[in-house]
Amino acid sequence: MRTTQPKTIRLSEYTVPAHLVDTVDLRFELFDDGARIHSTLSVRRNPESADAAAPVTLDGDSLKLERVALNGEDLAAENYEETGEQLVIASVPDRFELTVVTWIEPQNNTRLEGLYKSSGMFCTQCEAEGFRCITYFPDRPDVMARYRTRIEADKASCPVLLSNGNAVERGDLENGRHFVTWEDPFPKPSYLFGLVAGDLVEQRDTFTTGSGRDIDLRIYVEPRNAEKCDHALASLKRAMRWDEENYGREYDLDIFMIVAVDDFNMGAMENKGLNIFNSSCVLASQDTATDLAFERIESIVAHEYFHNWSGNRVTCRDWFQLSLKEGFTVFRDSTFSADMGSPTVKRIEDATLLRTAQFAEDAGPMAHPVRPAAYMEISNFYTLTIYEKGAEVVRMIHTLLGPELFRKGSDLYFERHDGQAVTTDDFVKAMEDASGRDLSQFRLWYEQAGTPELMVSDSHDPEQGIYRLTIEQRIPDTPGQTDKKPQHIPFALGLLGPDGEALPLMQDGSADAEGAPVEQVLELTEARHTFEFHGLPSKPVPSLLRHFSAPVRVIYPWSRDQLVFLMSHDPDGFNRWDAGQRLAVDVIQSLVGAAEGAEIEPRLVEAYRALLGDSTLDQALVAKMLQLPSEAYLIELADSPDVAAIHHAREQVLQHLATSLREELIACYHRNSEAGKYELTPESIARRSLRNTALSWLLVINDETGRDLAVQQFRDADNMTDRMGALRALVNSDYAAERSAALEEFYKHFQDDPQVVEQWFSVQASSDRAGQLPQINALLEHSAFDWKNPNKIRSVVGVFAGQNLAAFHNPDGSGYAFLADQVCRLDDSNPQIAARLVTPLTRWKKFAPAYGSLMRESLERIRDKSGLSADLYEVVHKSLGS
Ligand code: B3K
Ligand code: ZN
Repeated sequence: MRTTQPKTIRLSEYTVPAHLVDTVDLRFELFDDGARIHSTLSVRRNPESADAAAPVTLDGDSLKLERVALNGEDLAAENYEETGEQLVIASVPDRFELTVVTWIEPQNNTRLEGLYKSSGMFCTQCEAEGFRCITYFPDRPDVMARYRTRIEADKASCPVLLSNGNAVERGDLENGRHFVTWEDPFPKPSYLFGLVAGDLVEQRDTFTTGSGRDIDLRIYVEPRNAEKCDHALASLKRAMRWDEENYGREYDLDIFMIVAVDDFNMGAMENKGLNIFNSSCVLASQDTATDLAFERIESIVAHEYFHNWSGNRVTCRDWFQLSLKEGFTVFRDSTFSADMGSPTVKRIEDATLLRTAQFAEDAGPMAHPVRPAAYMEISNFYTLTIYEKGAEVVRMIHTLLGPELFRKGSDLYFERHDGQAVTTDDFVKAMEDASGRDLSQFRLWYEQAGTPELMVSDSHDPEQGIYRLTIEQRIPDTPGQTDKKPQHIPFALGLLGPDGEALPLMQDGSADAEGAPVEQVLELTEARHTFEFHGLPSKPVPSLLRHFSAPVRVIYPWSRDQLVFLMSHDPDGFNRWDAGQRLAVDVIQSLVGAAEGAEIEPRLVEAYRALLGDSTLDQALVAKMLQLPSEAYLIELADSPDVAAIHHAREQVLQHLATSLREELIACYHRNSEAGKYELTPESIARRSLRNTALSWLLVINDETGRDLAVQQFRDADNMTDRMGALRALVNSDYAAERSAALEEFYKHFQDDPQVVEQWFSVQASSDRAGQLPQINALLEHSAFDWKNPNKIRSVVGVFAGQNLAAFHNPDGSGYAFLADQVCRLDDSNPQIAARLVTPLTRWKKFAPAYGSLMRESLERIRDKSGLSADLYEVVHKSLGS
C-alpha cells in the first residue's frame, strides 16, 4: 500500500516563477549504457515575483546528479540541497549561469517519459513533466527559454541526430562518434523540448508558404517503413495550407520534422519543429491501414501541426490551462477534418465520442471542469473533458460570435499573446474584446463540471397559431461541486411542418414570414426559458439542438412517429442521424429485460429498409445511420445498467434487422462493390463502409451467402479496410473454422508489421466470440505481445475492457479481476498507462449492484498494491471516494 498521499496541486495557489531562464545550452552524450546531460542555464530573478529572496528551485525525477556549478565554479555539497524531487540552491545572485550535469539510463526507462529508447532509437516525451527526468530544470510551462542542443552519439547506430529548431553545426568526433547542434530561435517551455537519435531514413517534401518561404518537410522512420509516409506528408501540407487560409497562421521555422516511434504512451507530441508520433498515428499504406486509420492520421498530423500556434507560440501558463491549447487545437483539427471530408459525418463522429465517453467521464468520479481546480498527477488530466469538451466550448464561442468575429478574436489572441504563457481566461477575453460580446456567464463552461441536462417541453395553441417551447437546464452535482449556476448555452433550433417543410421562425406575432429564418440559435442563460413561435396553424415537429450546438443532454418526449419523421425529413443531417439513434435506443431499451419473443418495432425495420435502398442520400451519412448505437452508449444512457441484458437486447434488434432485411443487405453489398481502383475519397470510403456493414449484419445471422462473400472479400481485398471488414465479420460470426483460418492467414501475412499486428489483436479482443477471457489470456502469451509496448497493451487489455463489454462485465467478475491484475502489473513499469487502463473499473457506482460491488472489490485490490504510483493512487482513491 502507498503510505504517503501524493500532494494536491491547486490553481488557487499559483504563483509566478521566482526565477526565469533566458537560454538553455544542452549537451547530450548518448551511450549504450546511459546518457550524460550537461545543461547550462542563464537564470535571472523574476521581477514580478513577490519573493525577492527565494532560492532557485529546480525539478528533477530519477536523476543521478554529477555536478552543479554556479558561474563556472563547482558548488560544494553544502551549498545546495538535493531532495528526491528538487535541487535547491539557497544563495544566488540576481543573474547567474547554472551548470548541471546528470546521468540517466534511457535504456531502462519503461515509463516512456523523459529520454528513453524505442527499437534501438533514443527519443523523448517531455509533456507534461518529462523534462525533469532528463535534467534539473524549473519544469513548468511559464518558464520559456531559447534552447541550443548538441547531441553526441555513435555514428553507426545513431546516424540521425535531431532536436528542435535548425541544425547549425555538425561534425565527427573520436571513437566513431559524431555530433549535431540544433538551435531553436523561439522561446519555449521545457515540455516542448524534443530529441531523437537513431538509424532512420527520411522522406522529404517542400511546402511553400503564403508569403513565399520554402519549408523543408521531413518524416523520419525506420527503413522498413519508408513507403508508409506519403499520406502523412500530404496531410501535413493540407493542414499547413488550411491554417494559413482559415487562421492566417504561417509556419515559422525553415524545417518541420515528424518522427515515427513504436513505443509511445499516446498518439503524438507537438515538440517545436520536431513532432514525435506513435507509429500507428502516422504510418499508412493502402495495404496496411484502414480508412479510419487514414482519417485519424490526417487529423492527428493536423492537430500536432496546429499546435505550432495554439500551444507553442502561445502556450499555457500552468497545467490547469491545458484546454487552452488542447480544446482549441481539437476544435481546429475537427473543423479541418470537416472541411476535408463530410462535415455532417465529422460532426456525428465528434458527438458520438462526446456522448458516449465524455458524458460518462463527466458523470463519474474523476469528473472535472474544462479548467480543473486541483490535481495530484497532471498526466491523469489529459482527458476527454479537457480535449473534446474543451473543443466544444470553443465551438460554442464560434457559434455565438459567428465566423467573422471568431476570426477577429483568434487574430487578436495570437497577436496579443504571441510568445507568452497564458490562461483560458485570456483566450475568452480576446474573443470578448474582438467581438464586443459579454462572455462572463459563458466562462462557467470552464469552471463547472458536469453535463448540462436540458428538459424540453412544448405546447401548441391552434387558435392563435402559437407554438411554445420551454427549456429548463439543470447541471448535475459532480465531486466537489454542487448547486451550479445556469450556463450560457447556444441551442440551434428548426421547426418542421407536416410535409417536412422547414417553417419560418417568428418569435413575434407581427414578424414577416418571408424574411424569417428557418433555423435559429436560441441563447439559453436562465434556468428556464419559454420561447413562442407564431404563425403556426398546426403543431410542428421540433428539430432540437441542431448540429449538436452544445455538449448537453436533451430530454424531450419524442414519439416514435416523430423520430421516424425526422429521420427522413430533417434538413439537418446531424439531427436525421440523431433521430435514428434515438429511435434505435428507444427500441433496444424497451427490450431490455423484456420477455423473449417481444415484438420489435416494425417502424425501425422500415426506416432501415428505406436507408438501405436510398441511393440519393449522402452515402456517408447513410453508412453512419446504419450503425446501431453502441453498447457503451446504451450503458451510458442507462441508470444502473445490467450489461448482459443490454447486450442481449441489442443483439436481438441486430438479428431481427438483419433477418428482415437480408435481401436489401445483399443488394446493398453488391451495389457498393466497386471494381475500380482503391481511392480515399469520401464516396469510396462510404461505399466500403456500407458494404462492410452489410457484411457484418449478414454474418450476425450466420448467413451462408454472407459467409461466402466475406471469405471471398478477405481473399481478394486490395486494401486493409476491406480485408479487415471481412475479417471482423468472420470473427464475430459463429463460423469458427472460417474465423480461425482467416485469423491465421492474416497473421502469417502481416506478422512483421507491428501496426497491423495491433489491429489483429484488437479485432479479437473486441469480439464476444473470439475475445472471451481464456482467449485474451492466450493473446497475452502470444509471441507478438510485448508488455513494454503501449500499443500492444491497449490493443488487447484496453480493447477488451473498453469494447468487449459483455465479456469484460462477465457477471462472475472475472473480467474485472483480469483488468486489476494487468493494471497492477503495469503500474510498476508504466504508471501512466496503468492509470488510463483502469478507467472502466472506476465507473463502478453506475452499474447494477451485482456488477458494481465486484468492480469495487477489484479497485480495492489495486488500491492495496504495494508501491502504488501517484498516477494510480489519484484515480483509484478518487473513484473509491477515499
Ligand atoms: N500534447 C500531447 C499530449 C501529451 C500527453 C502527456 N501525457 C499531444 C497532443 O495533444 O497533441
Ligand atoms: Zn494536442
